[in-house]
Amino acid sequence: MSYYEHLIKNTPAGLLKILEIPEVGPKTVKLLYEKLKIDSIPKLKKAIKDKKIRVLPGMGEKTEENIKKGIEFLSALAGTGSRSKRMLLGAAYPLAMAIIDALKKLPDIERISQAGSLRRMKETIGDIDILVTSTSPKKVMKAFTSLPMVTKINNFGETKSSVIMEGKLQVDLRVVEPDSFGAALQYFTGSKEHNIKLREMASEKGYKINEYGLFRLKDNKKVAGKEEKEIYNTLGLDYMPPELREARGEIEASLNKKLPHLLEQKDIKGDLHMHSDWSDGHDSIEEMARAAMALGYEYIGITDHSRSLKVANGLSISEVKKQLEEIKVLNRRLKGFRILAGCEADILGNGKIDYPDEVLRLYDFVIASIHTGFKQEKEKLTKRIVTAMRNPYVNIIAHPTGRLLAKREPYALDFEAVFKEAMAIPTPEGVARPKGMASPTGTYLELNAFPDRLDLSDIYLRRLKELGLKVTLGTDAHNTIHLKMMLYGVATARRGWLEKKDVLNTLGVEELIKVWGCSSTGERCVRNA
Ligand code: DGT
Ligand code: CA
Ligand code: CA
Ligand code: ZN
Repeated sequence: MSYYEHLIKNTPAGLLKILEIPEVGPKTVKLLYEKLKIDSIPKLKKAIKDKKIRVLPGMGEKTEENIKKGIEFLSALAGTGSRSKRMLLGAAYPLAMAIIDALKKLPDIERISQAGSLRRMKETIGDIDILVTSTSPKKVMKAFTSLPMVTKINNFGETKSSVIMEGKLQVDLRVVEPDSFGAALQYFTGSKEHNIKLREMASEKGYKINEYGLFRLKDNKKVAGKEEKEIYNTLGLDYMPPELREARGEIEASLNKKLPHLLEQKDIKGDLHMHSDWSDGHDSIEEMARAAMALGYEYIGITDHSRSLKVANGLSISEVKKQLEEIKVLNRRLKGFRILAGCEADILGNGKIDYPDEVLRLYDFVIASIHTGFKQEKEKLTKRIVTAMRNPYVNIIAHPTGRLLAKREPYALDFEAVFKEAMAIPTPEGVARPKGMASPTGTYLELNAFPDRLDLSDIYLRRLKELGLKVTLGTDAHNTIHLKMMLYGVATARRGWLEKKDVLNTLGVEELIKVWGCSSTGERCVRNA
């Protein structure tokens, strides 16, 4: 786009570097540039040293300190290479699917699959690994290395080629023998830790395992290799989905026939977190609803931002009432589909919600989340979240750790305390506490499927499940296309060993309403139908 090129040419490159610092947004960059001519990180560092930032309008000592920490965070990331080298799943996955689709069209390809961390659906991807079987490997490699996305060829070989796509991401393609496809897929899917455990187990049972197959030690006879499943089964294990292969107990579970029956995309009946053009979304409520219907959902929850989030065009109280009216009208029009009226309200510094109860009670459900004051101390932040959970109108805490992958660390939160609190709050008299509910006032923790967040992460999800708590899944879509990102949420849930029963929005809308009707407000969800 020539306009883009023009802007890039006329913007000092250092400004974009400064923008990468967590804590520094475009407004601050502008301020620094205009007031102090700061156009590079070294200049910014010097200004911090000379205490020049704190005196700028709207800044202060604390902001200065936070920017300093941000620079340190950024350089620490650069040191490990994680910022420059690892890519978000949400960026790598579509690219890999495009490559696979393109290669599948070749007549010379027999079988093809992604492997590595991408097949395990890890939240960030180091490089993309793809395996194929083919009768003419050379042709396949030619086609692969001349794909339009390829910007550099690192290596061209008949069994392995390696390229850089779109200037940043490495993609490795391996051609393997049909008789070894399963073994290679198992080996290159990893994780390395999973493979090490599997190899140990194989050797205890008198086998050797490598990328060519599973071999009996006593006579070196190949006993499996064509299919992954054969390899696991021969070792006395059930097949295990790639998302589980992280050496977190999956081999033991498989041995004891205790593998979870993992959540699937089709189990999700509705998406509970999205924005429309009433706040900072791009599309209308109706467009969001129709897109969700096309995806096979029964319902959605519209959760636009609340009034204090000015940057996201949060709704004033009078706008809330108009929006609820629009949802009512749409619900009458859309047959066999339900729009739940919700909001994503801000948790203020003291744990209070930024709409009064009279407004909150108008909604079918309320998501509460933290968008400011990330720097509070652990104790204060924990109390803030717990206070919000105890609000009888709050049903969901969105993106509970607040992390932005490769950009912002999770805020300091005592998660065990939040979980324990969620379980320990005594049930108010007369209110039945549904099994697995996070609190008697109906508060669940969210798994936000937006690829920059994937929050809660797999480890926390696993802990939640262990405690018998359920989560809700939402994409945080800001347009209709974003709704498809549910796939990353489902994958993360699977990495956290979650099953259908562990996710609230696998329920149909009537059952869901029943659960939420149990909250102390009783009458919700009927009003906006
Ligand atoms: P990444 O690319 O950093 O996101 O992570 P992976 O898991 O895709 O790792 P990668 O691309 O280095 O290698 C792909 C798979 O190949 C890995 O998951 C397991 C297997 N693998 C690679 N190196 C070794 C190794 O030294 N030992 C074993 N057992 N397996 C390995
Ligand atoms: Ca990889
Ligand atoms: Ca690789
Ligand atoms: Zn949101």
